[in-house]
Amino acid sequence: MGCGSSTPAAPSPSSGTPFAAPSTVSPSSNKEVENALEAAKHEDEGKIKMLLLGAGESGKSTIFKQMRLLYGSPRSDDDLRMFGVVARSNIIVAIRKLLTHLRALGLEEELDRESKENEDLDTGDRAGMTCRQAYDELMAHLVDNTAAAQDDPNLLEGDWVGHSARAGAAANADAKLFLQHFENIRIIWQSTTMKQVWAKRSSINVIDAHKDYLNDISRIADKDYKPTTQDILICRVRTTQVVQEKYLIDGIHFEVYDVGGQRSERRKWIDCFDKVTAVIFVASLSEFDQNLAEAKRTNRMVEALELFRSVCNNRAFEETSIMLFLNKRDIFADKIMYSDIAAQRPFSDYSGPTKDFDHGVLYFIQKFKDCLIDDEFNDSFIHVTCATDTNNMEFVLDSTRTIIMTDNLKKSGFLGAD
Ligand SMILES: Nc1nc2c(ncn2[C@@H]2O[C@H](COP(=O)(O)OP(=O)(O)O)[C@@H](O)[C@H]2O)c(=O)[nH]1
Ligand SMILES: [Mg+2]
Repeated sequence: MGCGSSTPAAPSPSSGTPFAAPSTVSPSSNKEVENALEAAKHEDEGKIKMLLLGAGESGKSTIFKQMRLLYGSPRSDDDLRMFGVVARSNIIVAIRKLLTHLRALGLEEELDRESKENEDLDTGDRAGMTCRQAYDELMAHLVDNTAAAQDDPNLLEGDWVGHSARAGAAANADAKLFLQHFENIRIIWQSTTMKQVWAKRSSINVIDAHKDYLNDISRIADKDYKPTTQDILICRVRTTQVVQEKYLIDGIHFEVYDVGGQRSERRKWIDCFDKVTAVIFVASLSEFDQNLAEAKRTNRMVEALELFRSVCNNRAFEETSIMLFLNKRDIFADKIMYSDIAAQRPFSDYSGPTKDFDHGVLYFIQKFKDCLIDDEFNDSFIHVTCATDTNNMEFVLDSTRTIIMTDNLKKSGFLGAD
């Protein structure tokens, strides 16, 4: 792979002049055809083609969304409606997993005890429901499906988000369930029993960032609800296609591709592998104690390391700058306070102190560096990131852009190698 090495004959970077879009040229002579072809060739030469790669849920689509936020056009109402439906459905997906886990952990009696205590205290703000009653209703409607479905034809009336065909039938159905049951979700989420379930969530693949949604149920259930930038960033839409966005940043054309990360999606990556200027490989730091959704016995960090190894050593990327984003640093910082790195079998060689962010991060950086067979990995190609934090992403993406362009210049022989 091409970290810091210099090789001639790679495409040269753009001088920054705007390119003629070939589709707008209507050639009437051979000369014009030649000019159009020449323009098309230059467009291809000058552009920076960037792929976001990494395992599922590492943060690729979030970074892709940050790029749109930083460099692209504002979201349309149609987009916002789609994200609104998906945000509501994300809450249903999360609460289903948490409720099922509560039962599996045998915490129903704990709920009974808590309900009794709250009744004795008469804390008000419970809409007349105890957390046990809220739990029973939610189990019947969302998990066991023992309750008859409620069909309220006026449910979406006057609701700004309403229905979004783009979100798909399943997400729309879950968004409706959310509007029917949000009060009970709020009650169960606020219970201390649920806090115990949340602390023991590592085996259930609930998305950590969705805690923000759960803490804000009433706002999201409101008829006037419009997703905020932050809601959009934490929204989880599983990527099943290769998605492309084009940006013109400081006169340079960027073509950025987001791909699905699950094992089943990876064969589609090959279609984007031609003439890639840079790969941003995203790995989630916080997943060192979690297993894959699609292969429950495989540690997620081990999977990410193996994937990184295969990307770095792939012939298609010999001339490609590879950047490594070690993402979800915020969740990692929280998690190491209660989850010991050395307690995970694949990382039992960790000898640093527990609850230590810096040592933990350096340990995983070294693991990624060890994946390279014969290349040195320049530290400036590695970033420890929080993809949901726009300020952090602005800084990281700006410096990434500079590094990619400098590396590209070196490879094309315009600048000397290190
Ligand atoms: N707290 C936190 N959540 C993140 C971060 N990066 C991504 N997420 C969340 O993790 C989930 C999966 O991210 P996504 O970008 O869809 O992953 P992808 O499968 O690699 O495209 C989303 O709900 C994101 O909001 C991060 O740095 N911190
Ligand atoms: Mg994605």
